[in-house]
Amino acid sequence: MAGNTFLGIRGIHPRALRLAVATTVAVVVCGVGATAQTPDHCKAFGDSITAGVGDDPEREAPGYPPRLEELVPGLAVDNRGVGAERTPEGLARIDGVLAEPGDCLLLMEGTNDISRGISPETTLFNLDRMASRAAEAGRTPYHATLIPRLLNARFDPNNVENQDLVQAIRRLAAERGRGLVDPFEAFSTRSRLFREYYYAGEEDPVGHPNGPGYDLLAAVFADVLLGTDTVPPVPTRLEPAHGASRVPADAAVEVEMTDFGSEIVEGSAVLVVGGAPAPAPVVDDGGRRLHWSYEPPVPLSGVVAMTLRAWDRSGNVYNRLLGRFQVDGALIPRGDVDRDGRVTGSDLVRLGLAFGAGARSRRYDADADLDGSGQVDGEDLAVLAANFGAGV
Ligand SMILES: [Ca+2]
Ligand SMILES: [Ca+2]
Repeated sequence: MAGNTFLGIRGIHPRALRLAVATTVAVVVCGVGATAQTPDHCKAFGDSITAGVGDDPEREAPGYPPRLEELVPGLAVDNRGVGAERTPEGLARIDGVLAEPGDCLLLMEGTNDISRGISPETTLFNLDRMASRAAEAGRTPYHATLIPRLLNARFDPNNVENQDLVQAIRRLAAERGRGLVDPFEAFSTRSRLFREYYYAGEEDPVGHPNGPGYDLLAAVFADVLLGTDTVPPVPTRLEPAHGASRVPADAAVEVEMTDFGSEIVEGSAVLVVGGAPAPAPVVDDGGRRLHWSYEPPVPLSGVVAMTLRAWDRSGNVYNRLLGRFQVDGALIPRGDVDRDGRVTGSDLVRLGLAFGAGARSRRYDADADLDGSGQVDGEDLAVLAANFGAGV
């Protein structure tokens, strides 16, 4: 199946994103959960991606907050982003921000937690506490997912941990009935993502938007605050997780899709696991959530792809790879850069895009550095060529 999702082609270089098949999903946001009316005065709380690092230097006020003010008539947005902040520091800082006037909190933090090895449970706990304190202070809290991390990020360059955290943030918002803003979905479905929407500096440990990136980020927030649903149903649970390995052949599959803006169209959803269609899902939460939980009738083997198609009543379609995992005993052939279980032309494209790049370069792709030398070069190409056509 063709999928241009960031997830589907994890680790791929921007130019290859352009080569990937056209997107099915239009743009932007996840809609509103329980919020009824547009706020007047928000605090934008988070790290350097809220502060506006990487933005067009010509801009007087960087980041998404000033743009959001322009997009939502009558809204004031104060930038309370602090560079490099992790959620433990955020939790310590939140009360001071909540002591200021305002009626809403926009909360986007956690990518630095991934970089520093803070557990997702701790991150979730901290985000939940911050949002709870906002609610206790009479503010409407909105959770936001994180944007994709750069492919040469020192930690989690394949966005495996990031996707798990993104799903957990979505679940948290759904469970608490809070609004969800979903930059991860909006960003990861853009073609030429890193090239067009990210700051191009070499010393960027996680990945920051550039001017167009902050425009997009602001639009994602604006759609939610204005109650416009431009986001398809998104994964809120995926087991086995994307990127998992040594998964038992008789593992149960659990998939949950949630729409934060409108109902999911009944019967639109088709989940395929390892080439076999799954049974119909359980529908709950007023048609906004689909849930599959079953044991595949035949044992799983090799690299298993999970793909999903579903759309909501606003016409937003999800139709792509949900994730891929390796069943215990699967021998991934050397040269399988994208880890789909086969060595094909797409692996060659990935390697070609990173060819010549050393580990510090923005073009470096750890998965294409097949011999782990810290440089993608002829040695790696030789490995790939020797295994071309191999599959599990
Ligand atoms: Ca939707
Ligand atoms: Ca491959």
